[in-house]
Amino acid sequence: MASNQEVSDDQGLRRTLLVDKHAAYIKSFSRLWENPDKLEFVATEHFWMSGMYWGLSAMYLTGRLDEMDKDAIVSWVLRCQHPCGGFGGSERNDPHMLYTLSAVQILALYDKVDELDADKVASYVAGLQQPDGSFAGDAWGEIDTRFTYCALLCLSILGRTSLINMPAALDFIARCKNFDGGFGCTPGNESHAGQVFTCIGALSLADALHLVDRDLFCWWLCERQTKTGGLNGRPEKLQDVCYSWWCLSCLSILGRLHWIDRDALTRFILDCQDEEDGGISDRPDDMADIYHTFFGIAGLSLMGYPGLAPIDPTWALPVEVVERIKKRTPWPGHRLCS
Ligand code: GRG
Ligand code: ZN
Repeated sequence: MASNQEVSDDQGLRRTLLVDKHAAYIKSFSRLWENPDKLEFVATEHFWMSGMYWGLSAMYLTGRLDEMDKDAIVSWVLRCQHPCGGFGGSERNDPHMLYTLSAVQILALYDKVDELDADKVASYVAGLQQPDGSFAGDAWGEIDTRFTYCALLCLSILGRTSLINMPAALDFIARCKNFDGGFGCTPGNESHAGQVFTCIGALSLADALHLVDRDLFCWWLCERQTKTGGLNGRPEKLQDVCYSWWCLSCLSILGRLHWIDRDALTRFILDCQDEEDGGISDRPDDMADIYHTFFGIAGLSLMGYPGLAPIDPTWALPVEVVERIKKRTPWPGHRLCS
């Protein structure tokens, strides 16, 4: 179990990851549904499934997963499934690709994927693929490379990537590539660090990283670091803790993690902690939230912060969990395509 871990920077200052505080903060998020009258309940209910995945993953990385109520969480996840096989962000929300992936990731964290009818979930996900290879987020048809990544990861966890047209999926990602080596959400859209993660993650899952202009793209990625040490998501924008994950995961997948100043980024993330109530915010002195808490800790894990379990940059799950999945599922699943 990680306790409050200290690192010293080159000026001899000591900053600490406040693991106990963050664990308390995450537990309070996971108990939100006990308080339907609270503003946070109403404001966050539609994305609880992802919030739960972020919180549980952060607890896993800090060695605290056992402190969460596994049985209650697993049965709640299963109650959020719809007859079509997809999952909603909560029991009262419609099914969506984003929350279907989060649900499957939570079950993977708990080694409970077998509780699912994998064929049913996989057919919901595969059914959202479009003739041009892209994926819609739900029945309403929004297209985004986020959903391509979600589909490939979900099907990889379930061992069912053979259900989709992989060459068409890869062709769609290739059409989202820009002159700077990055990727946008659909063809012709600006490169953005969040979207580049989804494209690099999907290409990595499909064993198709040869489609990346590695040096050009990693140059764009390392230019995301600002004077503060934090990373932004595109030129001229503000640094934000979550880009520690969106950018670093790509650099890690492409073997270029050392192209940024990791000490400066570590300091930036640690400066974004709420020292009283726990949690991590986007920038120093902003309000903490569960999303930045996870992505801050995940970024630190990628940089080998002491006491944290390693996270897999492609699967966005602890390395241990990914190893367990790969042992059980036919892998690499996409080779079963033709
Ligand atoms: C399992 C890790 C994991 C991901 C699932 C949902 C998803 C797949 C990926 C989301 C990728 C993404 C688009 C992230 C970016 C989120 C973000 C910070 C958007 C803010 O955009 P702007 O334009 O912010 O408001 P900037 O920083 O450009 O001003
Ligand atoms: Zn952010």
